[in-house]
Formats: sequence, C-alpha cells, structure tokens
Amino acid sequence: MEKENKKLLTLCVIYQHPKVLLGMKKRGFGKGRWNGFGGKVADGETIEDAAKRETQEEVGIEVNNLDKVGIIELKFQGNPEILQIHIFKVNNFLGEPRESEEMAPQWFHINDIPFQNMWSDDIYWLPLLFEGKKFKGKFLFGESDIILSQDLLEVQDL
Ligand code: 8OG
Repeated sequence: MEKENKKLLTLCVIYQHPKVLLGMKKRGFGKGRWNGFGGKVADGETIEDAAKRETQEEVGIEVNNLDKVGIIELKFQGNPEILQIHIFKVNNFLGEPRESEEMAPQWFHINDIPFQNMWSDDIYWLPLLFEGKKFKGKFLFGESDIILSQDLLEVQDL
C-alpha cells in the first residue's frame, strides 16, 4: 500500500464585495501567479494560526475572523503527495496591505479576476466563494499544470 502523503496548506481570500485582494507571488512555488495568501502549516500550529501567520508575513495585515469555506486536494501526476488546501474567506483585516519579499498585493473587481495568471483550478472554486458557498474539491494535474480530472462539490459543512 502506498503511504498517504498529505501536506496541509492554507489560503486566505480577502474579499470585500465587490473587490478581492490578491498577491502576485514573486518567488517559490506558484511564482508569477496571482493568489490569495497562505502557506504550509508548521508543526504544532493550528491551521487557522498558520493562515493568520502567513497572511501577516506575506501582505502585512492582521486577519482574525476566518470563515472556512473550502478544502481542495491537489495531486500532480506521478507524485504521491497530496496538497490539502484549507481555504478561508476573510472580510475584515487590520493594517494596510503592503508588498513583501514574497507577494505584491493588488485589489481586483470580482468581474475582472486574472484567472489566466492564476492556478488553473481557481476558476472553478473561486466563484463559489464569492457566491457564499462552501465546497470540497479534488484536482489532478498533469504536465504544465493542466487539469486532468476534477471533482468539485458544494457542501453544507466542512
Ligand atoms: O508556502 P508556499 O507559498 O509555497 O505555499 C503555497 C501557497 O499556494 C499556499 O497558500 C497554497 C497555495 N496553492 C497551492 N496550490 C494552489 C492552487 O491550486 N490554487 C490556489 N489558489 N492556491 C494554491 O499550493
């Protein structure tokens, strides 16, 4: 049996209708793409604490009321690792968004999201977040981050 190899990650989507704050990732995994803020959950840290810490580090704002809206699991063909991403919708924050070494923030109208420069799964689930829905999804990526299969469901609770 293949050992299940899950990595926990967080993602905060700062959404103040009709605008969403995204960051251009300047380095590392996902470089050159717009995304929310987040990263790996450290040992001994709760998922929520990791989401708060990463948002503070990446864009300099403090987030407190995290609304968990989705869990997606990503797999890359030929790699046994599963990335499990816990997605939070965040309406309020303290401080002013500022650029960090990792991310350059910018507000986008929800009708003008740069999906062509984002992870290719986002176009499926981000609209659900804007509509106030909760969801669970699984995506399998092939070469060049093409989606080979997907399974996305709206759920009542996570
Ligand atoms: O610590 P690091 O910056 O490498 O964490 C990766 C971040 O990227 C983390 O917030 C989770 C996020 N991320 C993925 N895959 C995807 C994806 O397919 N869509 C979106 N929107 N974010 C993703 O790792």
